Amino acid sequence: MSRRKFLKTSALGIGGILLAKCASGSDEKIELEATLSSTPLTKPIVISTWNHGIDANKAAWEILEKGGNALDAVEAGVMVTESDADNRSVGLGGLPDREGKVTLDACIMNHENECGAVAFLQDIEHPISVARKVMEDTPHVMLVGKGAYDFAIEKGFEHKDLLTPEAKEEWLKWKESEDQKKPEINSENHDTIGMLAMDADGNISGSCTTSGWAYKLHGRVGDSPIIGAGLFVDNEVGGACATGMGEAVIRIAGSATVVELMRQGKSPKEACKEAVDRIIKKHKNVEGLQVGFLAINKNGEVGGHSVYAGFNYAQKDNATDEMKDATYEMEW
Ligand code: SD4
Repeated sequence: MSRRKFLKTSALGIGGILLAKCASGSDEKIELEATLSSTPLTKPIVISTWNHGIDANKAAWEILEKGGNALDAVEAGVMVTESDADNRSVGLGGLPDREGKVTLDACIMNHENECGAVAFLQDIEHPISVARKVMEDTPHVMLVGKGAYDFAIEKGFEHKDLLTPEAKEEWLKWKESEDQKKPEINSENHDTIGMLAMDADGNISGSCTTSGWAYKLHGRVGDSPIIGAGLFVDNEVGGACATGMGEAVIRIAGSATVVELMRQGKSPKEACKEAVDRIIKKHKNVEGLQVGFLAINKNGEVGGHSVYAGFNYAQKDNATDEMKDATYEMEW
């Protein structure tokens, strides 16, 4: 049997494996497209991390259901969370660093592997939109700190103090407490939003935005603005995003790893699990080290997996609008 024929006949049953085999050649790409059109696709679809994903997905869905593109959807979606003053981990109302400064990390990536990011950005409500401007209006991928802020102001974004009275009060309490000697990361202070969407054309984009690890050292940047760590999209394969302790995610190039595992034929859930297993293997002590990955493939299949129980994600498509619990390795 020729390789071409083999790919065709095996396509219906093992689409994932086919993805792996097809990633390299143009001849094979034709076969991949044939496979995708013969397997049931869920599109458009949007998924995002944690409970705040429900509202964020709603905004993304408004764009997707009208035939809008995934990039616009993932930007509009996470902007809802960035403006939510009750959310302590993203944008306005996010918990500050040890010095009381709210510093933001975000990135965005489209179906053409174009991407933009900002890190250690202060006083701008929508870092995701600044990241998009970096992608679209500059030859760069990432701007940080004052440079990112100046760029944002130049592009018309407004200066805004993001430290709400409630977040300030929590920070002041923390400063007085014993906890400040051990700024351990935990599930409460970790709920970055990562979002992945596939539009009606089957194109995938992703976004990720956070105020990062509460009470972090001033200047600390996590995985969320790092393409390949907090987010990665390869439109031939799928997309992935991460939440949890960014340092651990960066160490294994987490989201890129998940996408590469899907390319090799793993389902989204299997790929997320293998990345989590790798994190566990690479750390001598994973006590309290929460990381969750969320992924989607080109068929619109979705999966998530985390180190500890508790990670969940919101999914919206034509048939679904609900929270789903990710699978996990350990109980707390
Ligand atoms: C970080 N990964 O800054 C982010 C935080 C996070 O859910 O994901 N919180 O390390």
